[in-house]
Amino acid sequence: MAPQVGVIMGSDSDWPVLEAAGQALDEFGVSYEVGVYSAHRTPQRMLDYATSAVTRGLKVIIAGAGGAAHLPGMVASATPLPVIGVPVPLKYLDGMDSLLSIVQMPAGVPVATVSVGGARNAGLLAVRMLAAFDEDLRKKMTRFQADLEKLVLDKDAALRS
Ligand code: RP5
Repeated sequence: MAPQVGVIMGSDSDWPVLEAAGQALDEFGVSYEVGVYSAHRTPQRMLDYATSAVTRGLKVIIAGAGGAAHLPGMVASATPLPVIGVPVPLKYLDGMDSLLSIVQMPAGVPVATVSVGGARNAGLLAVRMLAAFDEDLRKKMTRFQADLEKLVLDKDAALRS
């Protein structure tokens, strides 16, 4: 089956952050592909990926990058698919540079930006996007949310006892 989600990043050094997106997708049984596509070092390869994403069957793209993090925005400019941006924190500036590079998109070209290092939420957001058109996936997400609530209530009970 063709992957439904593309998990891409500007460098293989981003993978330790981005792999949490893959783990979330795994938990829900959503198929995905992974790859390195640098906006600055391999611009044509990035554009080829973005412009062929629809015909290859992708439904959502998760794009992570750090520093001058132009990958999510550039990919969003070259595909009609929803793009979720993950700001990757680097050595300096605590990821603020990555966050601002991704979140401050011009009107007309949206990128759904998660928190700095928030790759797990990117994976969960991609699941929710797909779940809007997939009842089984929606039921899984509802169960996931109920489990999350139970976890908090159990911790609260433990604290009080
Ligand atoms: C960005 O430059 C990448 O997304 C990465 O976060 C950062 C550093 O890349 P490397 O020098 O580690 O390859 O484009």
